[in-house]
Amino acid sequence: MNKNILRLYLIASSSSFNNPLKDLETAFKHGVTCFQLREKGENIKTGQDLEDFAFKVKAICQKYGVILIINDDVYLAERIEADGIHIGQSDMKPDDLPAYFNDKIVGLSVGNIKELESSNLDRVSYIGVGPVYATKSKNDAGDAIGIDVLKQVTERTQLPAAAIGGITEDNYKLCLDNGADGICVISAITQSADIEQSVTALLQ
Ligand code: TZP
Ligand code: MG
Repeated sequence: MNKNILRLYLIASSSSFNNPLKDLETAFKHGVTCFQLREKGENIKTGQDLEDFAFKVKAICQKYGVILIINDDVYLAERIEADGIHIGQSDMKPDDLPAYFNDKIVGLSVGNIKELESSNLDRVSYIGVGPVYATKSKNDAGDAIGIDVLKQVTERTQLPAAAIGGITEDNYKLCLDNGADGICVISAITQSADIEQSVTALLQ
């Protein structure tokens, strides 16, 4: 895959914003390159509601050329014909994905060198490395791995890599300087009082 897709990768659920479709459109319009629908946490949608929401998100992604990835939910990704799927270390293994994903983007979370080296990466398109810094957005994210581990992991693979976890306007450049092809954020955009300003700052 083209690593530029990872430059500014936003993750959100349908309840991450007060006005999700409008706020996502603002973020996409100002330069988000990739979006992951990760329907986890409080007030989540399920079933037909989630599918309807995902189709609406897909339409906005298409309008702005934003790549759409679904977290974990193989069924939803296939239903809405998303561009890809992101899986964690404790989810389905990349090799067990249905054939639909053969020509799709497959992302895998990696937290350290051991996880990188013990994963079958044959079907993996990119890795998400983290949490680089402490995060409040994922309860079970584990301790921050730090910039040195980001560097060590990315040095050991040719796969495109997105840094994730606690990334802000103040520290994103350090990630890009230490092996990350892009940055993946939740709160830096979903908790922003000015989405346009935050997106623009993360793209400087
Ligand atoms: N995986 C590792 S850290 C994280 C996920 C989904 C949360 C990142 O959120 P934030 O708000 O950008 O720290
Ligand atoms: Mg998962």
